[in-house]
Amino acid sequence: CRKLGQSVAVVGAPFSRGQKRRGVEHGPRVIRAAGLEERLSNMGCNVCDYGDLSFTHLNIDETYKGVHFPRTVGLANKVLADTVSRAVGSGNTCVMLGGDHSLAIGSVQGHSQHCPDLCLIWVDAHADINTPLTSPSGNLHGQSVAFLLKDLQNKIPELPGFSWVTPCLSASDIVYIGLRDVDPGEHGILKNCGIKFFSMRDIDHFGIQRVMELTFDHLLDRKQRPIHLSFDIDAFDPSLAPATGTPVIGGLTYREGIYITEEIHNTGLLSAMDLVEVNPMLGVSQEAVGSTASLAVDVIASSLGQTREGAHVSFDKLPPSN
Ligand code: 4U7
Ligand code: MN
Ligand code: MN
Ligand code: MN
Repeated sequence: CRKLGQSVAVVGAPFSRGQKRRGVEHGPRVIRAAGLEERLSNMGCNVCDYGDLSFTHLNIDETYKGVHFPRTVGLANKVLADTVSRAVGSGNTCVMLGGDHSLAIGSVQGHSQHCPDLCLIWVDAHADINTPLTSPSGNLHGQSVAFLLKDLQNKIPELPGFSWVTPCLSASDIVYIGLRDVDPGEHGILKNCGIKFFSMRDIDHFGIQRVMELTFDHLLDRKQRPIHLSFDIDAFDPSLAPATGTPVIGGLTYREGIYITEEIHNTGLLSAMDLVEVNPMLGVSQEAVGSTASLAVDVIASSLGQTREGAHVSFDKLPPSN
C-alpha cells in the first residue's frame, strides 16, 4: 500500500439467505484460497484477519410481506455491522468478503457508525434498491440500498429483524456504476430520488475515465469524505465472472473494473469495501470458479493500491554487468 503499513481488516461473511441459490456462502473461502492475504501483505498492507463470522440460521423465519428470511438476514447484518464498526473504529480499512449483497446493509451501517459522513459507490449490474413492496423476487440482496436510504423510509414496511437498522444515507450520497438490469420499481426510485447512476450505456458513451471524474465530482465536490465501495462481482461481464448468481451479459471489462478501483484508491479516501456474490457452486468448472475468485482478489488489491505499473518499490540502480 502506498500508505505504508496501511492496516486492512479482512472480515469473511459466509452468508446466503439474502437470495435463494446455495453456494454464495462459500465466497469468502474461495477468495481467500485465491491468495488474497498474501497479495495484500506483499503490497505492504498490515493484514488483520477477523476470520469468518458465524451466522445463526433461525428455524422459524416465515416470509413476511413477500420478503424471504427477514429475521435471519436482519440478525446476520446486525452481527456484521458490529464487526465492521469495530474494525473501522480500530483504524483499519475494512474489507468484507461475501456472501450475498444483502450484507451491504450491515457493512454500510457499521461503517457509518464511525464515519457518519461516508458516501457510497455501488458497482453492480443491479441497483439493489427494490423495497419489499416493489421486489419481484422477495430476495433481500436486491433491496439492500432501500434500507440504507433516508429518502425511502416512508415506503418501507417494518420487517421483523430490522428494527436496529437506521437509514444513514441521502440520495445524493450514492453513485452507481455498471447498471444494466434495473427493475421498473427501481428505475422509478432512482429517478424520483434523483440518484446518480452510470449504466453500461453511460460507460460506453463517456468512457470509464470520465465516469470516474463525474462520480467524484458528484460525491466529493463540497468536501472530502470517507468512501464505502460496495462491489458486486456481477458488475463484470459474465465471461470474466461466471461464478455468480445473477449474471447479466454486457458487463464491465477487466480494464474498466480495475480502473474504477484504481481511481478510488487514488482518492486516498477508501475506508471500507464489500466484495460480494462470488458463488463457487455456480461455476461450470474449477477454472471458472478460480478465475472469478482471482478477479475478486484483483479488485480488492487494486482498491488498496496495487497498480498496473508494477511494483510500488523500484530499484534505482541497475545491476552491473560484471
Ligand atoms: B444482486 C432482482 F428481480 N432485481 O430484486 C431482484 F432481477 O446483489 C435481482 O445485485 C437482484 O446480485 C440482484 O431480485 C441482486 C431481480
Ligand atoms: Mn496504497
Ligand atoms: Mn448486488
Ligand atoms: Mn448484482
